Amino acid sequence: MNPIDLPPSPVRLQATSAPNQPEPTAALEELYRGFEQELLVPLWTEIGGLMPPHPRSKAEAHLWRWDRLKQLASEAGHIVPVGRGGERRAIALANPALGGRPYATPTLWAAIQYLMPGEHAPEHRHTQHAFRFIVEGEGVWTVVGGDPVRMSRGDFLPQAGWNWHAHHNAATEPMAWIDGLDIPFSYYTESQFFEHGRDEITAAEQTTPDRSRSERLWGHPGLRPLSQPADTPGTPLLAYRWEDTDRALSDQLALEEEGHVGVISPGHAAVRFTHPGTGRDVLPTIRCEMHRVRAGSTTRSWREVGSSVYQIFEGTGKVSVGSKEWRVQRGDMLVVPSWVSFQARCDDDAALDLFRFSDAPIFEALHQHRVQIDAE
Ligand code: GTQ
Ligand code: FE2
Repeated sequence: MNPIDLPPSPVRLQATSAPNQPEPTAALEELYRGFEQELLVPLWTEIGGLMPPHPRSKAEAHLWRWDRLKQLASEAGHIVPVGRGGERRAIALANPALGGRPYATPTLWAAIQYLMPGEHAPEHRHTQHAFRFIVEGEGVWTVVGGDPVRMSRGDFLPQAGWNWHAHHNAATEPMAWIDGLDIPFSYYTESQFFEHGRDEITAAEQTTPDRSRSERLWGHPGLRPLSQPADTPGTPLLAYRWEDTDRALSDQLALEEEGHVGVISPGHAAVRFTHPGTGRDVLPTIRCEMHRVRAGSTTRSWREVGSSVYQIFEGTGKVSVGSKEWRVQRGDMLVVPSWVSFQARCDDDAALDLFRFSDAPIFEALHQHRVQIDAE
């Protein structure tokens, strides 16, 4: 059974003497048997679970250690071929409270993907929106719509749904990276399409340019090419490079030190990856951000509607999610369920950098998004 789906059980109603429930009489029992026969469920037995005062996530806060993820991915690299059928050597984080399904949160897929030297992952496309983020290594190019895009440490590569894409490792070392997709959301809402592409990409597509065509067209700050439509649903810029993200964050913290406005709370700088034509989120369903916490600083504690996944990019520190707290280091990944508080502290002498993705655009589009900063 798929535990995130509704169990295939018939209606079972129990007359009980619980508070706020009708008197358990023979007449009530008979009424409930009638409901069962006609597949009817009254609101009064369900209200607490269906309409709680605030989100109560089924997902749990959980941490996955990068050394274990990488080790197991490397073992898979030696044992499991990559090709048609399985499509990708991607291994998903399974939230411990979502019944063994490959879902990091109720809406988000998060996986480590691994390619051996010279390997190709075949071309396909799907309506699920996706991105890649690289915590270490280089050597793989992802080919999106025929445009080869380099992947190196700190780079963020969004890829909106229905774009053809393949990956190839042009280096002599294996490479690992993380993928984020809205697979659980698409699955649950029964809205997904998938197609295979060509088995082999062309020699031109297997080249390894430093800059992709998309970066040459769209990667100039504040400058939009007039040959292109501006309001595509996902970003046309296929790579956001680490040197730009890093400079944006260090400039914010420097501005703070110089006494100017620059940060969202003392010692906590953050940027959101945005669509260069619209300024909105890079993907319709997934928000992506990079956060930097200065040495010795602590973020505010806050909670919001929707779930997030974080990966520690650099540094060490402490992260608390609800009642759980972990010491974290490079590559570790963790889940923050809906309406559970999050706080990070950098107790090292260098900054703590955190990559974050969430499903916030879904809730913003539906006017269901709320953020609450906890009292200090
Ligand atoms: O690289 O195309 O982790 O299609 C899951 C589904 C990666 C990919 C995943 C995918 C991909
Ligand atoms: Fe894919």
